[in-house]
Amino acid sequence: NITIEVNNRSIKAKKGDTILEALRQNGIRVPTLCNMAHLTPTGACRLCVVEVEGYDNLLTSCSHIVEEGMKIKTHSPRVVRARKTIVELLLDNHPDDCLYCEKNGSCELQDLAVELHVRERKVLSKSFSQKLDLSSPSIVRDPAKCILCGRCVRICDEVQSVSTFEFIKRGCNMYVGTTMSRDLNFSNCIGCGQCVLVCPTGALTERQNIAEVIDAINNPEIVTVAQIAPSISVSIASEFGMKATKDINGIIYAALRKIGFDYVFDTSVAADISSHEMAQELLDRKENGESIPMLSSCCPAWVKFVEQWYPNRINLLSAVKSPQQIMGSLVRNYFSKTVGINPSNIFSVSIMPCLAKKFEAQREEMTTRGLSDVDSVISTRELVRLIKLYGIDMQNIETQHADKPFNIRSSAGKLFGISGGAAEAIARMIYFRITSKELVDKNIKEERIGSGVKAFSFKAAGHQFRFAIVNGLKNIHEIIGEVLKPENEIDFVEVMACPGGCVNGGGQPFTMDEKSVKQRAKIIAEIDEADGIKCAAKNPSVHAVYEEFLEDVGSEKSKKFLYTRYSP
Ligand code: HC0
Ligand code: SF4
Repeated sequence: NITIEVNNRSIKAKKGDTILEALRQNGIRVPTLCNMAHLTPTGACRLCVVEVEGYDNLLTSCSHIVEEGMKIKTHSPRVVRARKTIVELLLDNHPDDCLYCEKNGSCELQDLAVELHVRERKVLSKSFSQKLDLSSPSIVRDPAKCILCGRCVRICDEVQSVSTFEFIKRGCNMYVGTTMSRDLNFSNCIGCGQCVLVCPTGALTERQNIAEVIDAINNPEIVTVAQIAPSISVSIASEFGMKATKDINGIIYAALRKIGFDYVFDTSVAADISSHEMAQELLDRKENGESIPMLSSCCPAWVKFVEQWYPNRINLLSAVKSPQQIMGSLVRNYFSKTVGINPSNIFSVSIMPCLAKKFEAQREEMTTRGLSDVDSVISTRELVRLIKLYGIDMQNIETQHADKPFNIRSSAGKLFGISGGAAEAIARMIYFRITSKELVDKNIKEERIGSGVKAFSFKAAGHQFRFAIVNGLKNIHEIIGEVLKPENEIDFVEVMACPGGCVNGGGQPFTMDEKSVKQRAKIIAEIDEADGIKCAAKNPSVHAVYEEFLEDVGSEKSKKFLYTRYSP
């Protein structure tokens, strides 16, 4: 540790940290529009400047390392004036339709204008002719609102290794564009939405599907059904003034019914069904010695990534549909019969932390008998908006349960919401099938493969299984060689595109604080810890679905309704 002086106060800082990190560690906030945790700083926005004794120029705190005895001023008149000038210049080049902007209320540029008391426009130096890109089912891009912070360029390149965006031209002509100037839907974008999460303004937002959902709710001829993804209930309590650590599953069911949904289901139950089917698929592949390792296919951004970068490995993807699609298909083809509704009169809404799920639901592979499994996908943020729109008081509402037959889940189904959760759920399922016992921690050996990929192995009646877990797509390029090497004997690879898994999906409430993402994951782990049904094999709801409809795991019916085929 070293000692530095900040605003005439002596504080401790870690050697090697940037000034910005040291300030944050000590609870001192300076603004930034370009900085992102874990990525190398660029100093592009210059808002984090501070005054350091001995230096003539202001220093960008994100890119300078602390030194013993440094004397720093974070809010001197000179610093504040510099920041205000930057924000004024940004606003001179920015449309001022804030009232109608999707990001109104959560825009970092707007917040800075308030903080620095920018109260008039100096000059309007640009006409905003760039065209709005509405081509993608997941993301809306409004280049006029781009402030060149570069966060999208970097997250897409350095974390996802997709590189959809790049800086084009130089100097005052510079702008962020897509490779070959393609509209997003025709670019290499996989729809993960990580760029939307980090965009400080309204330049990147999600494609909204709320309007069609409200139309369906208002239509008396239509039966509306909602499913909620495993990670939703642990992500939104703070949006309604409750403790961020609260799991509000039961409150969400009650709210959805108040809004007017006729039936509400838990996607985690479909995750349990997918555990049954994927476990069987893996055992079959292993027995036949074909298409090993099996690659998970529940993350649609990852599936698209495989299609684009590893087309000759598509055969390795699990053919079992994602839980979202399984639930959609079962609602349409099984549940509809049990309640005597014409399947085409059902409007099936899925509430997901993910923007790629909007794309997945529209895929041709995701239809059964000419009907889409899922009609509309809304994000966690859209759910929050919907609940507020209907004026529901989330703090004063009785919790409710999901509807039968998709009401009881195992905690393994809930685990799907975090990176490694699906692998764990399938491992528990396989172990139970082979040994009729539950897989407990002491039977699991944690491992690392090659360049540090998380993996684990377990033995069941003499058979060895080894699973690898990857999140953040950059990592998959680095380890795919290792994972595919036969001598590493990997049977299954779980890949989630978003760092940390669905808890950090592109549709989740905005936060630049990685602690909140960790907290969401922690709540899911605690739910699992406390739950009585920890394995999908013990889920009575799932048993009933097999007895009444699917007949058996891997049956003809399962194949017809729950499986698909991706092709290059
Ligand atoms: Fe996920 Fe899913 S776990 S992808 O992250 O598998 O979106 O939460 O709903 O489908 O179950 C997202 C979350 C899901 C699906 C499930 C899987
Ligand atoms: Fe890149 Fe994902 Fe954004 Fe597409 S959605 S541009 S892949 S970060």
